[in-house]
Amino acid sequence: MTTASEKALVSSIWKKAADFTEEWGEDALLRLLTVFPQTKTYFTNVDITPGSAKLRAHGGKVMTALAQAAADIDNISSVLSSLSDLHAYILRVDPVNFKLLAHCILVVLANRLPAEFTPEAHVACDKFLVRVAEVLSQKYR
Ligand code: ZNH
Repeated sequence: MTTASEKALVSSIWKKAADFTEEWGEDALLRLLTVFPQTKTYFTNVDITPGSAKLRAHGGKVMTALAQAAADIDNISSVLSSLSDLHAYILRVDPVNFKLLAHCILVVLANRLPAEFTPEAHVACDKFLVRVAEVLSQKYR
């Protein structure tokens, strides 16, 4: 369960992230592809070399979707409904990968917002990303 104070922490952190979606998104994706190289297989359509415009744009899209979900945290499943279809029916990303990306996103947030990313904010953001992963993988069967 996410408490009201956890929702406030998630909201405050993602309001900040919303100003840096491409930069932080690229950082998270580069970490994902470096630390968990098996994830590269999904990105046949995206030039994943560091500094690529497409990688940056893709990072921006992922972080923007998360910022939108955080801004409407009680309605995550409707906010992410079309992305849920995309990941389940078209991309067929194995749901284990959501955990790997979530880990990388938490590292980026900790790195970029060292003062705000307290242990309490860490828990709140972790729960938020678990919820997002549930929504994105709920249509798999
Ligand atoms: Zn994903 C896409 C989000 C996870 C893979 N994605 C995408 C997009 C978005 C997203 C927004 C775009 C869409 C359009 O364009 O319309 N994701 C997301 C999120 C998450 C995710 C929010 C969580 C958190 N993904 C993921 C993972 C993976 C992926 C984990 C693997 C590993 N995606 C993907 C791909 C794509 C996407 C491959 C497509 C790209 C291109 O461009 O092609």
